Amino acid sequence: MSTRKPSKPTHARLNTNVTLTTAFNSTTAAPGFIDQLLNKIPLPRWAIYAILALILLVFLVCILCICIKCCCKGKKQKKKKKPDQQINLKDVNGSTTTALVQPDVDAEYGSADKNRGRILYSLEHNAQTSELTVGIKEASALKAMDFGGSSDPYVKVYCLPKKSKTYESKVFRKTLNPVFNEHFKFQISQADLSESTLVAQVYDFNRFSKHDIIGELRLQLGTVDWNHVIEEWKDLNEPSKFEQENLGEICFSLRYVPTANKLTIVILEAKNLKDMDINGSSDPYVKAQLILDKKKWKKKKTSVKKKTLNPYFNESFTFDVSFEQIQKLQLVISVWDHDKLSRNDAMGKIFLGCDSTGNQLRHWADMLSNPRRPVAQWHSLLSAEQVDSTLALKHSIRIPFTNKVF
Ligand SMILES: [Ca+2]
Ligand SMILES: [Ca+2]
Repeated sequence: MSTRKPSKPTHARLNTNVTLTTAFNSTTAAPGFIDQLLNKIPLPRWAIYAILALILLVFLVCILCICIKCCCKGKKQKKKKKPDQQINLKDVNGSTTTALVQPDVDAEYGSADKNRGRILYSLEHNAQTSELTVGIKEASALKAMDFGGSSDPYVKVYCLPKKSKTYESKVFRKTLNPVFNEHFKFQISQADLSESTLVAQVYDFNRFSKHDIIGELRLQLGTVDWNHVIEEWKDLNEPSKFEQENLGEICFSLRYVPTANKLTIVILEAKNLKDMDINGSSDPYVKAQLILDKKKWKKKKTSVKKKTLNPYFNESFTFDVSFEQIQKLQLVISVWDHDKLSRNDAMGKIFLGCDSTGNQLRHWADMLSNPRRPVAQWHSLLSAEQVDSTLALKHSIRIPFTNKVF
């Protein structure tokens, strides 16, 4: 306290506020240097202290702000990391492990990635007893569907188009390499084998949510060489978007006469149609529609057959179609259930044309290569949604200008 005295007189004279400076002097014990420095500042002591306190406060607030910002940034980066990982994983799909793919399960669902894993199956057909034995042996490197990089796999097995029986294997908890060793038996005659498809779908069991499909195997049994023992590994594919349930079959004949530009369709019969009404039956009729340049062009309908799942129509439609048109035409055959009181329901659909596939393409090609001759064939009906999405029809919106004659 005595140290302040030598410098005080000059400063006191400058500031005149002697009482205040002495009040500060009595409470602070600053060393001589700081005291001299403070005395040189042409401000009262209380003001200097107030400024210092303010600076300190601002400094502390700044530090606090920086700390908070750092913490938030850390969290944000953690959140951001996921999408980054997803993008990277997609780029290097082939080399990532199933565990790494786990975070973006939803984003990849339905995509054509090849990391769904593999399945070891066996096949055996006994022609005498018409018994098909499907062995589901094991699966490996399955895609992880759960948090924690694992899955709870089980397999569903059935045969199309009948789908009379669907088997399920046991569920294996928390593994990507389950050993099932289960066998499932189906009754399929030798003749029906060529038209049948075996489907084995691997699912991830979840106790509290929908089971996710990991991948599936689809085998056209008509292409299998039954003279050998069949036991092999196959990659699981992405699940087909639309399940080919048994929607029944339809038989019709096609005839094209190029010289007359006439396409004749005879709707013959349908069988094993789906029951759409409460009485366990349906009231089917068939629509034949021509699509040209992705637009609905012409259509004809058969009569309605009441209360039957196996209707017989034998009704014929003839359309004028030029040779140029027939090459880019699509013929859509659909079966509908007539309802008196509500909207008619689509029971099944197929389309034929140069851009169709399988059985339908074969029928269309047979018609074109046999002009003037009617070619009849049976077809398995597909879901209307499936066919519609394949056709991706343009809606024929009428814009006023299109009617104008230029
Ligand atoms: Ca699971
Ligand atoms: Ca009906």
